[in-house]
Amino acid sequence: MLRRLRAIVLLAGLSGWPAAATAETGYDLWLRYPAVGDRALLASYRKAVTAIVPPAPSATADVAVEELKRGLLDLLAVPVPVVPDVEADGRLVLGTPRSSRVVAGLGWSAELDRLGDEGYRIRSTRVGERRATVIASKGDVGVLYGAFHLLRLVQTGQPIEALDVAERPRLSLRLLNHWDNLDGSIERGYAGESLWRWSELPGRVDPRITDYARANASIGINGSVLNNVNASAEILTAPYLEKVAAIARVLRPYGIRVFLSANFAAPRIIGGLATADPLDPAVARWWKAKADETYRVIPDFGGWLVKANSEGQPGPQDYKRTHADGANVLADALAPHGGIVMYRAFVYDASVDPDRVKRAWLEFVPLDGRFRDNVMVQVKNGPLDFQPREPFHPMFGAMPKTPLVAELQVTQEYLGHSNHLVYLGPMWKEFLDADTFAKGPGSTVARVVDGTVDRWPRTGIAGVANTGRDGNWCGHDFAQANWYAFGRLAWNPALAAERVAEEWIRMTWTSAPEVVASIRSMMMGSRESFVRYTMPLGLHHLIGGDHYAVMPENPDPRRADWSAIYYHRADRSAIGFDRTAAGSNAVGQYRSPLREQWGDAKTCPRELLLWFHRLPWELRMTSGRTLWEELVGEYRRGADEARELEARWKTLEGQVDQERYRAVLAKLRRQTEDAASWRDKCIGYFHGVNGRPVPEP
Ligand code: BDP
Repeated sequence: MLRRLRAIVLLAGLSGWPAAATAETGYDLWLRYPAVGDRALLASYRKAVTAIVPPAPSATADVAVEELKRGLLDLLAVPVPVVPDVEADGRLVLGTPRSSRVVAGLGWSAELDRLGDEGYRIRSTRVGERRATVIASKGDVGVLYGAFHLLRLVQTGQPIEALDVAERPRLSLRLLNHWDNLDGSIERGYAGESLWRWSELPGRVDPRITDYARANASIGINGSVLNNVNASAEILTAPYLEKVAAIARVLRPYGIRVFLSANFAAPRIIGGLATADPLDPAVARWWKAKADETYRVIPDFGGWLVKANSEGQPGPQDYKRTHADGANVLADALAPHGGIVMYRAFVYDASVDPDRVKRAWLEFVPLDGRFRDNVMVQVKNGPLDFQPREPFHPMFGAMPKTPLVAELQVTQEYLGHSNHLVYLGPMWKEFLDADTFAKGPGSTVARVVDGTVDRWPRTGIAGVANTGRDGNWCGHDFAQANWYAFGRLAWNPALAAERVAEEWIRMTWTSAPEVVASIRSMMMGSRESFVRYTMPLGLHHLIGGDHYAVMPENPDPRRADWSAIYYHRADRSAIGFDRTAAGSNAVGQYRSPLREQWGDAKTCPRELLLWFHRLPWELRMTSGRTLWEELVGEYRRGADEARELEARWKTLEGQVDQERYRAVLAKLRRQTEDAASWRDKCIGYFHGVNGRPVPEP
């Protein structure tokens, strides 16, 4: 419907309307498939691909063929028919050695085996006398991923006549975690209600879920945890499992398996047992029966994600058992079916250590080696909680016997919700490229997570989703880039954030080189700007209850570690959290040489200074300015940069469609204002605390 509207307006464009009148809602994400504008490229594409030779039908093969037909029709502005055989030049052959006679005849099986079911090869080759492009994989899903790869090449204006591509995902589980509640609300969701529409399921499945699946498959996401980690036990009841099964049926052809968050007390809450003690045989039997029931309705069910003994959620410690006991009882239930438990390490029991950021390491590292084979421990990128900047979580590289799933947050809980343009690619790269030194230099987080450092049977990464029922899915048109970048980096953590941004811009906005360059530079600097105007120099958690509002004075009476003052510790003489050996020694959870480097204010990177150190306001920085002057300078610069983002966007008017241009402009206006209030509030507050004159701008 939306697509048709666009086609009509496009026609109107031909009859004299300006091109910018094209009605864009953002719904099509990076799968807009606008007609290729460059004539020479268009001619080369039309020559390279004249028709599709499909594989034997299967649900996944069919969606691959459909996507190519649809995408190529729009991109090449000619229908690309489906034909049975390579009887002329320019055929696009798809399939596996089992589903395609042509692929079977190429002798690629060994290579395809090496690339696995999700990997693929795309090659310009000859089939008999004819020129052909072949997308081949060992598995149907790999063929689908290859189809999206080819479309991406065309969408981003790459040549396709001499292709030799071999791709394989670096991580086996690439998951979105939806924090969706059963009442339709989304915890930390800023883009409307839940996509799942639980009350309509299983009778009606919103067709939008198919588009959700397409978007995910296009970036290689292969699993979705459908419900909030603060889980209602009800999701595990029979009626809900039927609803989940209905969603699973839609996602399955796209290579996406469903997972559920399980409430640890479910045996009690919905099972009628007196206890949820993981060592109680009746509890173990209950989980087994629940797993059996789940697999009866969802045969390819992925497994359970568990938040236990965290922020009031029930867990094994309620019965004086360990996290390993808790994870293992669930793992034993899932094991016969091939399911896994992702057990979250986001725990911060105040009795464990006075410094919140140390607690997860203290609870989990001693349990290394005590989890079943099908347990993965899911760890947030940083040790606190998705702050604009944190050092990597010290558990990465510290649990050689336990596969860890890295958890990133795509939804911008602490990064401006869906109001601020903040491209998270550079932040995730900073995390993935960080060296843990677990097995000497070069043991980056990416190499820990992908199982290179410690040979793990399975690997994974999860992103807390930013999707909702808003027309453009993510609330902010630029927040789509974070969904996109998460998928691309999950597929290959070695990709550069800049390259991912560029792909996304070309697919989502335009291919005009100057516009691409402008938008790219806006995106690339946006995260650092956000850090500057909110929490520079390693400050963190200067927020109020909704995690949006600036609130450095926040004294949260409920818990000290939910306040802001617990973290910045500013007084008349100094600011920052002493996490050196003289303080909480959180730095001691990192390996050498990090603990020495970060533990010394002289060698600690400026970006993490106040994370690890408590320092006098008058400290001389390398810039020659005092710490106080430096801090004020950061806030001012950040706010200026936010204003510049708005100004730069204004130069693009008329070069992108008017609807999205205006929508983004309105958001950028707000960002400018918010950044100015962050600056004013923080400078004013710290000035009030330290009593020092505010330096002249
Ligand atoms: C925090 C969120 C909270 C989540 C929690 C978690 O504020 O809503 O439930 O993380 O990850 O960031 O469990």
